[in-house]
Amino acid sequence: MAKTVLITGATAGFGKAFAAKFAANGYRLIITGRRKDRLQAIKEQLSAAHNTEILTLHFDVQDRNATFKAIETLPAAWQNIDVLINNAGLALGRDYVDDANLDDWETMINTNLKGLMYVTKAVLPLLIKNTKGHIINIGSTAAKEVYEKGNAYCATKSAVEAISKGMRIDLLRHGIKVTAIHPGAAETEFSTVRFKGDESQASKVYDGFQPLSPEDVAEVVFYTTTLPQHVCINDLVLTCTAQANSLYFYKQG
Ligand code: NDP
Ligand code: 8X3
Repeated sequence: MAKTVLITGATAGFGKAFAAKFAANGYRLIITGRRKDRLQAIKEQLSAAHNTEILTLHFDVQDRNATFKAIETLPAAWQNIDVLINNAGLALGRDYVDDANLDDWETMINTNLKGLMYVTKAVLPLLIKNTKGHIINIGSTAAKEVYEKGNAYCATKSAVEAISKGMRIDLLRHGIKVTAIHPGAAETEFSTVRFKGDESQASKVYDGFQPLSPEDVAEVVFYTTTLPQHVCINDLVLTCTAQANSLYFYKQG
């Protein structure tokens, strides 16, 4: 029987590329996000291209009740989940800590940390029932080194690293793998969201070097799911060749 992956934040960027990669490899998909029209378009495109079953769920991961309701009311045929990819997330603003906007901080914490925890808690009974499964949490190089004006975003990603460690320990007894993947700079809608629609500020982030593409990240994420049941990649950092870590880039021009 085909395996099933549930991907949060599948309407854009990494999540959309994960959906395409897993569909191309025979997975059934549960794709989630807030933008229903995009989920529907991705469903139509991928089911036509790969002849695979796709279920869409639209909810805001910040909304605890909506998150639990969406997962708890999954049709029986969709309750056998093999892989959960906690990918939904965002940065908002890039400001000194004394200038930063409190609402931006709350949205980042509520989405990147609390949202990830709500989705995991809601899906866990389904994984535990099967005494196997794989949770993949998308962190960031921002979890590894804090950069200037990265304050709250870096804190949320450090928290993703910490909660991944905690999940790995606590879920040992259920045979569930937990992998944290930490990508470096990748060109998606991330910077447009971070700079609140200012495309020129967003595109400057990627000037002078070739960043990761969402497909590069999808390749690595998918790889972690191909290993035997007794092998788990715990923590993995990937960057483009022009990036050493959160702080050091080689930019030309
Ligand atoms: P995009 O902005 O392209 O995609 C973000 C996705 O998250 C969208 O599908 C969006 O869907 C979803 N999302 C955001 N907020 C919510 C919410 N409250 N509820 C449900 N879904 C939500 O960014 P990326 O693909 O780049 O980012 C994906 C993840 O990767 C994030 O966690 C980000 O922090 C991380 N990351 C990104 C890097 C980069 O350089 N791009 C590098 C390292 C990590 P919708 O708006 O439809 O709800
Ligand atoms: C996204 C990459 O460098 O903007 O997590 O923090 S960065």
